[in-house]
Amino acid sequence: MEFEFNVNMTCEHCVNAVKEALQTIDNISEIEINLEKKTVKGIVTDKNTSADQIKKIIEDIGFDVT
Ligand SMILES: [Cu+2]
Repeated sequence: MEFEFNVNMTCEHCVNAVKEALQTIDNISEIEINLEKKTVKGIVTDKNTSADQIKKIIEDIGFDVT
């Protein structure tokens, strides 16, 4: 499953925080974070992981995810 969200990141610290949070997810790859466009993309091959779960992981560290 491919996911793409808009996340209100403002600096490299935000990018790293989001990246670290995403890396805790099993079977995630191709994480691509663009600070200028405020986009977060990736691929999760684990069928039990939903886009909503990924969204929540990012929200839980304090970001708005749309
Ligand atoms: Cu920041």
